[in-house]
Amino acid sequence: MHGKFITIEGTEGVGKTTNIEFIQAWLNSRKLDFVSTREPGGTPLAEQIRELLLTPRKEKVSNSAELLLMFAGRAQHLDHVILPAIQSGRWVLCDRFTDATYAYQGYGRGMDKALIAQLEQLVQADLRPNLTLILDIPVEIGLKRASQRSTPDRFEREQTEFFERVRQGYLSIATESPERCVVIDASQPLEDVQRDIAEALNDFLAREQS
Ligand code: T5A
Repeated sequence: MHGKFITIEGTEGVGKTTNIEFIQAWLNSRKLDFVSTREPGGTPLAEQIRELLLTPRKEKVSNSAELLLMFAGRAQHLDHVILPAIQSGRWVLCDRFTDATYAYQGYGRGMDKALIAQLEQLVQADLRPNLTLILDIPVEIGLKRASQRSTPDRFEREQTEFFERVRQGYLSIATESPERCVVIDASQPLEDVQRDIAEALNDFLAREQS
């Protein structure tokens, strides 16, 4: 089987980092060779761009600058990590990808989705994830979890309404792409979340092998 591209998405503190370890263990248990990476970030240059994007600053970051920095990091990440891995038959597991841009910059900031689609085409051509797990949680629970873990970054300082729009954005994306996206109720106890993730992964693998 050729390498597959799996992404994991969701609003702040939804449990992506926690569950990536679980997905890594699942991939290992199936003896699937994979690369685990993240966005923004994933290469030294793209990690510097991540730092620029997440550091709280007095200067207001313009929506266009934020959007272009997301795609600048993504272009670098695709060329140096994601595409070489997929082309050599490895799987890629990525913590956030372009759905985050639609959710945060599109639905959250209100940027034109047609413009985002143009940048997506420029940077990715036809590449899209094969499977996207969208962890869904009420915004206030996620923010509480995130605040217990670390000091808020530039995005985590946004108002609750911003994250409500982001959450609804993710749910709209899932409705528009049901063949690719699986929504997981991340407000459940961790073992139930992971049971649902395993089911989604097993279904995906069975489909790919049939
Ligand atoms: N961004 C990103 C954009 O705006 N556009 C883009 O195109 C891209 C790619 C950084 C920011 O960049 C923005 C979105 C983000 O704001 P990030 O670092 O991936 O991206 O985002 P965060 O959501 O901040 O990631 P976190 O690592 O902070 O959150 P996680 O990974 O979702 O949550 P996690 O696993 O650290 O869990 C948080 C806490 O909850 C507990 C964990 O133990 C941890 O303490 N927890 C649970 N507790 C109870 N029950 C469960 N089921 C639990 N699951 C986890």
